[in-house]
Amino acid sequence: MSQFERDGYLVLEDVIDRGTIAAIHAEYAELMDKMYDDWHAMGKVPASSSDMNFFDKIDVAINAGIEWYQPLDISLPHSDISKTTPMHIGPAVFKLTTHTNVLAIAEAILGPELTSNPIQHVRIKPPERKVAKHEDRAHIVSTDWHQDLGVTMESADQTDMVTIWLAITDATLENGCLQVKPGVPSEMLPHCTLNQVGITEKHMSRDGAFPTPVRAGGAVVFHPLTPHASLPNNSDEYRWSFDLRFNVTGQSTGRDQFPSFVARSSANAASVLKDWRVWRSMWAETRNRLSQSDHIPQHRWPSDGPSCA
Ligand SMILES: O=C(O)CCC(=O)C(=O)O
Ligand SMILES: [Fe+2]
Repeated sequence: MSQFERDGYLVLEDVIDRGTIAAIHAEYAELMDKMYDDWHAMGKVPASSSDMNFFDKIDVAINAGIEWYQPLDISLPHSDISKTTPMHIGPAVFKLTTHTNVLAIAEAILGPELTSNPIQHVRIKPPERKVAKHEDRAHIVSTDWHQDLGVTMESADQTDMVTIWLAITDATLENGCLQVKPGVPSEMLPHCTLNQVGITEKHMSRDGAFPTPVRAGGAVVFHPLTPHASLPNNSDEYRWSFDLRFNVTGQSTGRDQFPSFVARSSANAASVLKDWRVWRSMWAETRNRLSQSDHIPQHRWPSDGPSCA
């Protein structure tokens, strides 16, 4: 049995090269510059100065009560999707998602027919002391204990899937690295939707859990049944990561209303998506369609009942 099959997770340093990380920084800096200029044009923030970096601009947005996160995310939100809901699907993110080392990890676990699963997020976590008290999104503050299968619909229960979490900044004990409870439980534990989807202590003891710090460019890889969470960001720095998922092509992604694409294939090389613009159009079409449809749930957990005890 491999270490991954036994423990349900792996921590890998040096997966992503510096160039790929630098391209992510540059793409997000450009995006934030535009966002900030728009906020300024609307009179919401003071003019920027040349010494303000990406994170300084988020600081200002937080203080001004501006929704800064969704325009940076690489997915649509859980609800209230409109024709203009912002999101970010760009070339540097596509390069990260299809990075040969990332796909090699996924291939080692799932085999060569890989679909990029649309359950994917950027997490940009400010020092928690800076964040509004009511903010509870797991993309911005600490993440509750959960299994990733718990954030899919039932259609993915038989899907072979893996999560590859990539550190863009160092993830440390102070700034909110992940924590893991090693092992692959034989089934899904009951989750409850409180502020986030999570497993209460009654349904999973935290004994045996430990943190998994990793340097920028490193990865934490999870089986969909391995429980994990994050620590809070108690540092003075931002903690930045992307979590990507892959599944065996042809199986349900567990969020089938969102677009997926073939990221690697030995059976049908022509099916592999190479152009990030096509990816962006798939998301734009999805947004259009969902803005006109009734709400489609993204997971299956109630906010009361036995799983919340
Ligand atoms: O980055 C985090 O805080 C949580 C990430 C996570 O739960 C995941 O990647 O599946
Ligand atoms: Fe997760």
